[in-house]
Amino acid sequence: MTGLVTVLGSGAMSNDIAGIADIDVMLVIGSNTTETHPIIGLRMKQAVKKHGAKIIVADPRRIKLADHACLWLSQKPGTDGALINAICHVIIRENLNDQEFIRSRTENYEAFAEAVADCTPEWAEGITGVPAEDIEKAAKIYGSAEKAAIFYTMGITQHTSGTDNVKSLANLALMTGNLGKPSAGLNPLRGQNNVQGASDMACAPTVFPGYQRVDDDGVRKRFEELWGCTLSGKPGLTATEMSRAMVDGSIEAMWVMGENPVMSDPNMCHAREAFSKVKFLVVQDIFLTETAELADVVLPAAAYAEKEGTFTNTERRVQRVRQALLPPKGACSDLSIIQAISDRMNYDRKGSWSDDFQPGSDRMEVAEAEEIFNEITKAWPAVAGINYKRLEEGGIQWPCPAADHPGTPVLFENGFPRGLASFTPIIWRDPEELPDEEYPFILTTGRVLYQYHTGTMTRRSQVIEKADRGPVIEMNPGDVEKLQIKDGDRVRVASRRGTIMLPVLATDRISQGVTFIPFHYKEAAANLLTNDACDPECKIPEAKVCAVKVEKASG
Ligand SMILES: Nc1nc2c(c(=O)[nH]1)N[C@H]1C(S)=C(S)[C@@H](COP(=O)(O)OP(=O)(O)OC[C@H]3O[C@@H](n4cnc5c(=O)[nH]c(N)nc54)[C@H](O)[C@@H]3O)O[C@H]1N2
Ligand SMILES: Nc1nc2c(c(=O)[nH]1)N[C@H]1C(S)=C(S)[C@@H](COP(=O)(O)OP(=O)(O)OC[C@H]3O[C@@H](n4cnc5c(=O)[nH]c(N)nc54)[C@H](O)[C@@H]3O)O[C@H]1N2
Ligand SMILES: [Mo]
Repeated sequence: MTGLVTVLGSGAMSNDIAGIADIDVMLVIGSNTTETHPIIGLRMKQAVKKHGAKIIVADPRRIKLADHACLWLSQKPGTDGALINAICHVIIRENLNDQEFIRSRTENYEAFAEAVADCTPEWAEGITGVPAEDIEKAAKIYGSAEKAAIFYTMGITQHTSGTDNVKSLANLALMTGNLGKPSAGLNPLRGQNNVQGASDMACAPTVFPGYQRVDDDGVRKRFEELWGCTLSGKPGLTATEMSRAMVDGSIEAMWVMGENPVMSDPNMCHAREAFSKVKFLVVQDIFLTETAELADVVLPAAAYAEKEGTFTNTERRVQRVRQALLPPKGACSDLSIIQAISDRMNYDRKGSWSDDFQPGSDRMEVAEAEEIFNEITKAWPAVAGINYKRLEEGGIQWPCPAADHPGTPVLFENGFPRGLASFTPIIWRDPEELPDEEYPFILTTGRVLYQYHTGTMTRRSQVIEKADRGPVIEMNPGDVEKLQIKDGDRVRVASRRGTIMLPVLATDRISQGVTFIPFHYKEAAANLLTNDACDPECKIPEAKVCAVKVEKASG
């Protein structure tokens, strides 16, 4: 989608957190907000309490937020495309679309309307398992609201159809005129504290900072001038492509910074093979992770409270982070590690690699975080108006193009990046691996409140370990009974890729045929089971759907 997905699909909330207070209707789809974004979850609950905001939750599990919702849609994992298309279908049928917005601010509406013409609620019920009348209800509630917002997270994106799912949600927001105004929008809640900042700064293989494409000659020329060096115009590999390239030997050396892919990549056996096979592995982390155990060199890094810099949060707010503690002996900030390595590689400030390195010569110095921030403002016009002095007074939301600009809580109020926003007709398709006789259950994976990802940081805390119930597989009591086991029994869960053992948690918050395992626990690592099939466009792996069998563990 022109412009819109470049900004939104790459993941940035179109709207702000403060605006949640005045939303009329929220569609929360594939986001376990109270456990994974508790502060935002709290704001949502307050909006319900204070002015009767309505929440529609669409999640295969009855997450806690559903207890505050007016409607819970329990779709089968991997069927969101069909569900959203059917909601769009009903909105058109009931004339709840915003014709003025469609006419003045969008294009390609006709093709989209044609694509959803046959997507009736009855058709979608057959695919999603959600009763047709609930789909109608959801469409009418969302479609009649003056200010309706969509919140989505990994339940939408971690699929082989992840990009299509996001585009379907963009269609829904556009057809109802819910973009470019306060308390509405399309809001992917970002994951880590600074994943927004990391993507803004080009932690993706196709772009320079500020989502500027490496294969655009004009863009590349500007960066070559700024940095005084020659740059490649060839997009690099994504994380999943890198794993494959390590296995087939086309990547010989790898440097991992602040990630534990041996535990967090779907299909762990394959990931472990990749990181064991690569000829030279460097891991830079604050702890000795499962990935670091395979490394040739481990570089100990300082943690967030031990260094200076900025974090950009999920609502695009750039905020200062200040050093509060000294790093432990031997650990250095990531920045100084990178600079120390550059020094030893004889990198000089003009950006060339010299063979006759002289200590103390004109080489890259330990630049202060502020100096780097100032360079960012030259590279990316959307933050040109931000500086450390302004950040002393509080965070600023990009775009902030000039020193006297207040920042932008709501995107697209005055237009879309390329003029008109384009609808995208989406044809729903199945996930890559579906249940069958041998592997009869769908497994979906995700998080719990108490743990963080691969547990490197949270599992070192005794307090957290005590509060958390540890690894479990959530199953519907009906399925548990059929397996002739009971709540708390240990089971063996197997997929085509691996096997783990863990206790079962019987809960009617999950439908029959569907199971859920959090991926935090190395003693029962969900990623031994998951499928590494990827979305063809953005290459995100399908962590949210694979097929498994469950049996009582003997002994
Ligand atoms: N406590 C805690 N908080 C975290 C994190 C953490 O590890 N721990 N990690 C952070 C990070 S990096 C991220 S990315 C976010 C992720 O935040 P979320 O995406 O909210 O977390 P998940 O548990 O991965 O998945 C969300 C929901 O998707 C549902 N789901 C599963 N399959 C489907 C499907 O096919 N369709 C739909 N619509 N829903 C489905 C699951 O039932 C689950 O409730 O959380 C962030 N916050
Ligand atoms: N099955 C399944 N798999 C998933 C997901 C899922 O829902 N299901 N979700 C996916 C998602 S959305 C995400 S974001 C990933 C997360 O996957 P990872 O990012 O691999 O998981 P973390 O455990 O957060 O690893 C981060 C590492 O950074 C280190 N670290 C922390 N601070 C610093 C620092 O300042 N400097 C350095 N150098 N290191 C630091 C920590 O010690 C930790 O080892 O998992 C993905 N994998
Ligand atoms: Mo994430």
